[in-house]
Parts: sequence; C-alpha cells; structure tokens
Amino acid sequence: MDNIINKTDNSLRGKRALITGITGQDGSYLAEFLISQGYQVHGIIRRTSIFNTDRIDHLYQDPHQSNLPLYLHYGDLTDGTGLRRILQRVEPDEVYNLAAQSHVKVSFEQPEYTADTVAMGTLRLLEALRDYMEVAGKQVRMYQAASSEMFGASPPPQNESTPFYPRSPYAVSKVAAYWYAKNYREAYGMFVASGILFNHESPRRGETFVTRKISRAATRIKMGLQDRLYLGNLDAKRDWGFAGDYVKAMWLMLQQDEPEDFVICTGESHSVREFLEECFSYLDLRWQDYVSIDQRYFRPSEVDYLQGDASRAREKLGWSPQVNFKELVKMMVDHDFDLARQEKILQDAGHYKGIRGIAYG
Ligand code: NAP
Ligand code: G4F
Repeated sequence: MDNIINKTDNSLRGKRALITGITGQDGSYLAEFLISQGYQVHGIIRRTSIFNTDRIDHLYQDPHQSNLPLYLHYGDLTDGTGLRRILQRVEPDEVYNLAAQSHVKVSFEQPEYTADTVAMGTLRLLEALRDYMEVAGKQVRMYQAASSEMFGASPPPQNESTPFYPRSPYAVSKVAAYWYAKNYREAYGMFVASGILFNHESPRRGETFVTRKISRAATRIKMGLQDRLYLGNLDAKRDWGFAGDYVKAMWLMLQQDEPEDFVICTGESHSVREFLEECFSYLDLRWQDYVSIDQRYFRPSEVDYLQGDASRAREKLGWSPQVNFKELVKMMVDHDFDLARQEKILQDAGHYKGIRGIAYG
C-alpha cells in the first residue's frame, strides 16, 4: 500500500519532504514542523502487528478529506526496492533519513541488524536517491541523522573537527553512514548534510532511554504505582537538549547554499545522577530512596562524557537551543505525571494492565 491516508495530490502544496523514521521521536516533531512550514510531508512506516503511529496520530486526518499534508508509505530501510518505489512516487524535494535501530545497548545484542538499518540502510537510501535524481533530472537534498555517539571516547568539548572514536555497534554504524553520506557528496555532488546531534529528549522520547525511563518511574513512584527504579551507570554525562529545538536545525541544514555537517547541542553536560536529582526533587522525592543499580543496564563499553560545541551551527545556521536542562526535565515530568494520574485512575477502576517493557532498557 503506498499511502495509508489518501492518494497523493502533488499539485496542492509547496515543497515535498520524505521522512524515514517518521513514527519516532524526531520524526514526529519534524513532521509537525515541516507541515507548519507549508510542506507536504511523506513518511515511511514499518508494517507492525500493532499500531506504531502513536506519535503522529494527532497529525493524521480523515482519509476522505482532501488536501492532506501528511502521507504515509509502508517501507523499510532494509528493503532497497521499496525505497526506490517510494522516491518515484513521492518525488521529494528533501529527504530526512531518521530511521534507525537507535538504542545503543540493544546494538550490542543486535549488531548485525543495527548495521543493516543504520549503515546499510543509509547506503541503500543514498543509492536509491542517486538513481532517482538522475532519472528525474532534479537535485534532492538529504539530511542524514548522525550522532554524538560517533565521538564516543574522544574527550569533550566535541565539535565538527573532533575525531570519531565509536564505542558501540550503533556508533560504528553511524560512523559508516556518516562517511557514506560524505562520500556521496564528494563523489556525485549530492546535497547531503549530516547533523551530528547530541542527545535530545522530550515527552515523546522512547521509554527505554534513560531520561524517559527516569521521568516515567519518578512520576509513577509519586503516584504509588511503582516502588523501585533499576538503572545502570549513573556517572555517564550527556549534553541533553529538547528534540523540538533540534528538528529545526535539521531543516536549516537543508536550506543552506552548500551541504555541510553540523554539531547540534546545548553545550551543557549533566550526569545521569544529576538528571535523577532534578527529576525526583521536582516531585519532592529523594531518588536515593528508590533507585537500585542493576548490572544488566551497563554497556560492554561506555561513552563517559559528551559535551558539544555548536559554534558552527550558531554562526552559520543562526540556530541555538531554546529549552534548557531544568525546563526539559520539568516538561518531561509534567507530562509523565499526567500519564501516571491516568494510570492511577485506571488502576483504581480495576482496568489497569501494568506498565509495558520498562525493564528492557
Ligand atoms: P527513535 O525514536 O528510536 O525512532 C527511530 C525511527 O526509526 C522509528 O520511526 C522506527 O520505526 C524507525 N525504524 C527503525 N528501524 C527501521 C527500519 N529498518 N526501517 C525503517 N524505519 C525504521 O529515534 P529518534 O530519537 O527519533 O532519533 C532519530 C534519528 O536520530 C535516529 O537515526 C537516531 O539514531 C538519531 N539520533 C538520535 C539522537 C537522540 O538523542 N534522540 C541523537 C543523535 C542521533 P518504529 O516506530 O516502527 O520502531
Ligand atoms: O539514554 P541512553 O540510552 O542514550 P545514549 O546511549 O546516550 O544514546 C542516545 O543518544 C545518542 C546521541 O548521543 C543517540 F545517537 C542514540 O540513538 C540515543 O538516542 O543512555 C544515556 C546514558 C548512557 O551512558 C547509559 O549507560 O545513560 C546510561 N544509563 C544508566 N542507566 C542508562 C541506564 N541508559 C539506559 N537506556 N537505561 C538505563 O537503565
């Protein structure tokens, strides 16, 4: 099925963007942002046995309505033929490659699959795009979701000149994807820009990433729905920003005269312990009373300290983050406290099924 909303009417709107990974955290914010800019947005979604469109359902409209800004296409980064077909159908002006097996710890358990989606998937998309551009005779701009994980063991502050020292199968695959993107830019003159984004979070963050795991647990503990929170390395430091700010930088990168790579970050770093402290104290709780360490959440090799320097993005893109650390924590805790309240109501009414899968990440 090419489009689960409606037939594409390319005459109706301005620029067309294709987003891989539209059902993820960043994909949902980017889709919102591009729609607000007047884009016709197309997203690639995977076929799953239960719905995976929670994060974009609010953008989804009645299929019988015309002039829809959002179109969804079944596809997968492991399926090059499908990607080619989608490109031909959508005829995009911009492609945002956000799809990935994006969990670092999981990448140690599924290294081949991670390489297949993150590294090979990017290569498949670049190849499909190269051929499409030749046949269509048009330039299509592509954004590649690179990651601060690529810096790994390189000491902070990290910027565009910092050497890569990846510490996980995920990070190695992102480095490969980064170099594929750069090579296609140099070899074929393609407009491909990689955004080296540091960790960015939101109320839509996957629940097995540490920030959301903490905000969900703290609020559930406050509501009496959970007793303990099990975590791994509390000493790791991350440069955490707000995803809604970061998707604007992705778009800005594709509006430049020349394709270039940019580090996107806040320039401020905090440990997992500090995130815990901020979250729990906002709820008038002492995290030390509820947190236990579980070895299963440690990685075979860790990234200890990420703190970026986004000077280039500030100067050339005019981009700077709008949400600071405290505001980010507050936003996530406020959101998850509402969820916990809803869970409590269900539990009191005897309809509560229990929390899903938090133990996995
Ligand atoms: P996310 O929430 O995990 O979303 C990943 C998206 O990729 C989902 O839509 C997922 O689909 C899709 N996907 C996974 N495997 C796929 C495949 N084989 N084919 C097609 N789609 C597939 O990730 P995110 O936080 O939004 O991050 C977006 C991108 O930025 C990722 O490439 C990530 O590695 C990178 N990045 C993220 C951060 C960060 O801090 N968030 C920082 C730097 C870089 P389902 O919904 O069906 O699972
Ligand atoms: O939240 P995390 O799982 O994110 P991580 O590994 O930094 O990766 C995220 O950011 C990258 C950008 O730098 C992205 F490329 C990537 O796709 C992803 O979005 O872990 C953050 C830190 C790690 O040091 C981890 O060891 O938190 C530590 N941690 C401690 N306890 C934990 C836990 N992480 C998780 N997920 N679960 C824990 O229980």
